[in-house]
Amino acid sequence: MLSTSSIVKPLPPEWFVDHDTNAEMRWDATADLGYRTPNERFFVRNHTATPQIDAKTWRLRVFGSGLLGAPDLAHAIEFDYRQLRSLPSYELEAVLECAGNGRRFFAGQQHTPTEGTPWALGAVGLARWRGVRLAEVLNRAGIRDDAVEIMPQGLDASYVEDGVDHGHVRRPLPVRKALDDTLLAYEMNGDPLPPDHGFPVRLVVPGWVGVASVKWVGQIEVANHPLVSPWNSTWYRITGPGYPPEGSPLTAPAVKSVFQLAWDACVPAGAITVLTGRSWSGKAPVRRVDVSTDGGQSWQPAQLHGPNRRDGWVRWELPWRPTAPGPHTLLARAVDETDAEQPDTVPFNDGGYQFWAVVRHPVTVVG
Ligand SMILES: Nc1nc2c(c(=O)[nH]1)N[C@H]1C(S)=C(S)[C@@H](COP(=O)(O)O)O[C@H]1N2
Ligand SMILES: [Mo]
Repeated sequence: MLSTSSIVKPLPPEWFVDHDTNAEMRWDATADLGYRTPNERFFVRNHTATPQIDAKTWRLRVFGSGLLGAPDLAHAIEFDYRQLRSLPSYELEAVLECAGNGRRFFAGQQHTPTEGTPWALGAVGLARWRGVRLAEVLNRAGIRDDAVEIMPQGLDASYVEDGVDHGHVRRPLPVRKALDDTLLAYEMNGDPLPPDHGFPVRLVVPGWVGVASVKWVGQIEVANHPLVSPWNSTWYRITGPGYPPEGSPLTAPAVKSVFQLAWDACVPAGAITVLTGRSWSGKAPVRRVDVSTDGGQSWQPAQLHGPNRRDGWVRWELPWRPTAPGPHTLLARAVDETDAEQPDTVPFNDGGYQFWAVVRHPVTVVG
């Protein structure tokens, strides 16, 4: 088991890479998995630690200037767990991806390291989520027509960095998105949310970076004016040379691809190896995936199979029969239905977010 104690579930090293309070899913251990990511395999991104919350005493408090009567937190509209469970339920499948997924390649591939968790490509998963539409709850709480933003806040400990207490994890979300397809989820892949993934209730914001999907939600502010938190003003926005000084808060993850293969894997010469992988985009289904087995000199279309929907990912494969022993570089490049295509390099940004360039995956062909 890994050493981190901020996560409750077991983290066998054959399934996870330890990143302090976070755990990355190992893509090379996923060959036997179906379309969805099982709960016990799902990556965990914790700013502090998984809290233990009793569903019996848990309450969701909805308040703010964007509600009829503008109640403050002390006069919030409250929902308990049983009430939420008795409201009409709704199910959706969605990829959840950390905005920093791929960050290690800013260093490894572009020689411009950044601070932050050095994820390879395993800070992503796909689950079926069930819960109540946030719209249902906001309507019951009396949301006004002039509400513009909501801010969900987690019940995990305050986030302290270099002696500065930034308060609880919270991030504004436009009312437009909150009323569209945002879910207050209490189930993940048919089971109650596991503690690490937000028990008893979390937000799921399909097509947005993972930080929008606040776990262990305890309160939601609804405001008739824009809201600010460090999670949209300092972090999770794109800043750096070549970007406007004010930056822009991250919303949809860009198109990416991954091989379900170990880094530096050994592949036999003269035999067929079926290369498998997945591609996804926060904006649209994936149109095509091309694979190169010779460092990018030539490309072949991979065969896509199974579901391929917006907010999901698509599985693909390509049989490969290498002949020459020695080091090889595999590349997979996806293009989505909006014509967004993975580039060879991405411009640097300070936070190391959104590494969506084609990743160069080294393997060794053995004779
Ligand atoms: N309350 C709370 N919500 C949170 C976080 C957190 O640390 N605390 N991390 C966010 C980030 S950065 C990501 S990527 C996702 C990760 O969700 P998971 O741990 O279920 O995979 O949760 C988001 N919601
Ligand atoms: Mo994240």
